Amino acid sequence: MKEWKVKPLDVMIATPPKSGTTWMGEIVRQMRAYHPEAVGKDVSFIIPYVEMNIPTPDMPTALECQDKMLSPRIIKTHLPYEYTKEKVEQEGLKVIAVLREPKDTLTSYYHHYCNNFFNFPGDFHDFFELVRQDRLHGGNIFKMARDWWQARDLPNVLVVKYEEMKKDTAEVVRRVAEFLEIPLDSKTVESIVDNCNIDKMRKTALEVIPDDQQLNKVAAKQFFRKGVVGDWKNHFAKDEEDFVDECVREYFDPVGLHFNV
Ligand code: PPS
Repeated sequence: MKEWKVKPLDVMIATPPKSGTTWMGEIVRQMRAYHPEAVGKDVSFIIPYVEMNIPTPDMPTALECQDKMLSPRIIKTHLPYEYTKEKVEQEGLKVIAVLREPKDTLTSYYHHYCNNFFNFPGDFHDFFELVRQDRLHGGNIFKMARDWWQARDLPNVLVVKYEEMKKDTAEVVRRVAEFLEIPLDSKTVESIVDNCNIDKMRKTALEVIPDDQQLNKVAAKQFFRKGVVGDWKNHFAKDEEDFVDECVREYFDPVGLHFNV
């Protein structure tokens, strides 16, 4: 992050893993697609992770790839707040942070561990041991969510909850548009909501992956999994539920972060 340079009109989507990053990315991407005149006509529509890249011979690092992206860039990250703090607080980087109820986040995370790239060999309870030991590869989701929540009053930070997106996607689309200063009429809002429906996103993802990339097709199907609120109830044992409730008391209650589900 020290080397990563903020560019005008950048928007960063920052989330603990499995909280709705891809969904929000598509909403922002669609918004810009509908309004190229509001954002410049040469828009980059690929949304890379600041901390991750697929190297090519001419662009071997994430920094190089992102530096060559056209503005306005949409960039994602699962890095903790402190990594981006300077860019946000001193350089005005615009951030949309998406937060999700932690039991559902962890349920989705477990399925992510089991996908055909990670192939986690255990069941949910084996996975949960990693949660207890604070050994998830993306870091501590409670700390990450708390820190972004605490930045919510900054004018260049918008915090959105996954559950709000589920409850009223159109309202969130309007809020994001206002934050990004992109004018949208109600018909466009409706189209964006429709295009960003999980079934449509799954279908589109499968269509754009070439037939000779079967592993990627399987991964896409696994990725757009259920997209619901409350699936944790099908996975958690009582002691696991208690563990998360304790983390909520430690990290979220003192700062007033609640998901009300
Ligand atoms: S990642 O790998 O960290 O980038 O994953 P992320 O995109 O943050 O979160 C993946 C979960 O979001 C669900 N998802 C959606 N839900 C509702 N609507 C739409 N359009 C949508 N797109 C993705 C996805 O299914 C994952 O949640 P689970 O609970 O596993 O289904």
